[in-house]
Amino acid sequence: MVESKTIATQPYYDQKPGTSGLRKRVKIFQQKYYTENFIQSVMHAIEGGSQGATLVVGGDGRYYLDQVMQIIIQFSVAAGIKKLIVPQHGLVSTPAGSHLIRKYKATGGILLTASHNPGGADKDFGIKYNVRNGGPAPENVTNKIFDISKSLEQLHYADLPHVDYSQIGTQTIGTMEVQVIDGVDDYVDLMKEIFDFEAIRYFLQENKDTFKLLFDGMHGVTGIYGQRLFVQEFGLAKEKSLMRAKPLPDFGGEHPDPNLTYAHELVERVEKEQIDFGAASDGDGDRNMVLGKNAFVTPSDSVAVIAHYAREAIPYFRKNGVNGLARSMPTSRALDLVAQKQQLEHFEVPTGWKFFGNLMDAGRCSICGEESFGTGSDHVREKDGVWAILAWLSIVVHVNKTKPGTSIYDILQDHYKIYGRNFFTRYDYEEVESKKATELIQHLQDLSIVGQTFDGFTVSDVDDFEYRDPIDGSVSSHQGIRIMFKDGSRIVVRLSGTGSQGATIRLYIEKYSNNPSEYAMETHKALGPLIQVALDISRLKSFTGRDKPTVIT
Ligand code: VG1
Ligand code: CO
Repeated sequence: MVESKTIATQPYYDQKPGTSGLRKRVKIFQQKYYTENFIQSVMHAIEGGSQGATLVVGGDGRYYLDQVMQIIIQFSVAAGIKKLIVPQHGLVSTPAGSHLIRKYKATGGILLTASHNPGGADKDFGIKYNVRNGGPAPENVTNKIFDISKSLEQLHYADLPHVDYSQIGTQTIGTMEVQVIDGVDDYVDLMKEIFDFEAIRYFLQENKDTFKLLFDGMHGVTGIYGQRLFVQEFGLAKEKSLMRAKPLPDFGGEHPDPNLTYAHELVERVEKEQIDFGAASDGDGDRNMVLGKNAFVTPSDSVAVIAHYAREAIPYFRKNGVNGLARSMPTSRALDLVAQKQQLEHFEVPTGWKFFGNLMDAGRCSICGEESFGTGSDHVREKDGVWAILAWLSIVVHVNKTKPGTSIYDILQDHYKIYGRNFFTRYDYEEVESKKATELIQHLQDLSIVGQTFDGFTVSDVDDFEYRDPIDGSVSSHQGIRIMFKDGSRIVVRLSGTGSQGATIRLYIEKYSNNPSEYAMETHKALGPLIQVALDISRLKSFTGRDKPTVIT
């Protein structure tokens, strides 16, 4: 018989989940009852109640995972949860977790990750709650968690010895079952339903000596999937085709963030070793980066190219069709052009994957993406780094059937020839003093510059993006300032909802060109004048004192 205890606690007032869960420094989570309070609030907020519920629980392997796993187990027993499904060692990528929730018809899931934020004793931890459809909890649920947390007075938990989840099998704790499963099997089965594994394997084997592939797990969770897919399924040599594939609690001391800045080791190897297909994923496996010889696929282009080829190159879409496309607001409009050409419905939603879920559940969106290295489809309700990498690999395999030797560079150039090119960049200013960041946004909200011309760019409209969900009618306002120009160019400024220290300002710049002589141009050259206009209009330097961004993508 397992007994539950009830003890008194005091609320914290800062447990509002951001763009994607509650992300804070580990030190914050280690405060007395801080994590316990949040988990208790999640238990109270479970739709339909916690009694008899089934939850999927796991994370990206970062520092503090086991301590929080134990708390979840103790609180779940007391909350009357019927079953916890735990991937072996607690390791699961965010998209694979989304799949498990859907496949096992769980009530929801708790994913322990701060995504691409660094891990370690003085770095970040995160707790994210996902709902029945496998997607991140929508705002009404995260608001409920936050409200409960602000008036929480009691904690209910079972005092248990340490629970081990390193072996596959089922354990019973009081009235609750803990089922430890192989964390990779289900996900790989799903990928096999979506992609033509035979064709990929055949291509990689046929071109063994000429086509080089390198996957960078960044010491995040995707190493376990990379090993299974690239080595076991596709038969590539481990030493040559995988790097940083072992999940580590501190990600080897680096940012597990797949972009040109933080994945520089991969970028350098692709260049030096003339690798045809380089790919990386973030800590929790929902982001991706794809690059090749002389070619870096921007995430905004990535989703557009995938949408262009989906029905030809990917069996899942051949079978199910493509119902609609969607992108987050700051993402470039390359995807809209594909939607127009294919006569598909398309949507512009606020930043954060949770906004795609309703559209997907309603069968109105099949493929979607964010400029922040997030690409995915309705096979799960999270963005999916490994899926995106397999989608690109499928496209390479597909075009090489009719045009052998077609590279990633060629695929991009061919795309621009059809649609034109949307040049895009993002500047991040991290750890800015919150007050200064708010003042900057205030300044932008108050701008009245419509009709004015800056270095040849005439402002056609300025607004603060607001989204009305076409399915449930919910409204999300103040999602970012958009400055639109007559020639279709855009500047967007918003504050990050995932940072754990101070404020992060994101500045997004986009310019469209349908002049073929510009298609091979270097991005920052093409955008140079508009970037200057953005800095001038926003007065970013005078508000923040920053000369340069922390990260440029
Ligand atoms: C960032 C990205 C956003 C993404 C979010 C979560 O949010 O801009 O596109 O959905 O991270 O991604 P923000 O609010 O900091 O701009 V992940 O891989 O960190 O779950
Ligand atoms: Co992530």
